[in-house]
Amino acid sequence: MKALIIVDLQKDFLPGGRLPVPRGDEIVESINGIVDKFDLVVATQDWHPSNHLSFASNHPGKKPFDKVTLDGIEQILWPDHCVQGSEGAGFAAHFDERRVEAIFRKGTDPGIDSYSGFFDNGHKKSTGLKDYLLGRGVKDLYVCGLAAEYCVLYTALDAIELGFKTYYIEDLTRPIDHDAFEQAKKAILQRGGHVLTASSL
Ligand code: VGL
Ligand code: ZN
Repeated sequence: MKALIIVDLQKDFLPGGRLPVPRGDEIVESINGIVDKFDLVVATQDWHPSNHLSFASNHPGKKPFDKVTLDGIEQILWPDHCVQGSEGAGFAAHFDERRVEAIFRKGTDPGIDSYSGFFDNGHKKSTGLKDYLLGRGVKDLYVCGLAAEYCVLYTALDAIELGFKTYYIEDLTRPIDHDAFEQAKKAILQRGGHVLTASSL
């Protein structure tokens, strides 16, 4: 059983959004083009309350990309993004959602961020994604979406740790920072995951 997880393909992460990933718009049509190669397609959605502590606006005197410590975990402060129910939290306009069977929302607890689709950054609370995938008999998991070195990376790393055979589709993601993208791919390979391009699917 082969599943695709499409991570955070949301307006706020596209050029023109609140936390734009450069060239993030380029992957939308290509993702639409591969969904039929999978037995199951799921998506994650970053879904923050407006008082979320990953927002610089909720830390007086701080600005986006400053760092703070939240509950003992280093946190990069972001511009407000993917606020629950806002336009920017919606999926990319041209994203074809028809094959998406389930959507897992994350980052809903105001006190902790959640890059991975499986757990918050403290690994305290599960989104239910793991049990859903196991319940559907998934063994092979392919990961794509935005952003390459944050939510796609952490989703892939958790998938590896949970025992899924994990594939990071490197041309169906885009990074915020290019060097961090290279490090992300190394981290996935080091932990036993795989990095491939859509052409080899
Ligand atoms: C993401 C930063 C903050 C992501 C989400 O989807 O990669 N990055 N929230
Ligand atoms: Zn976020």
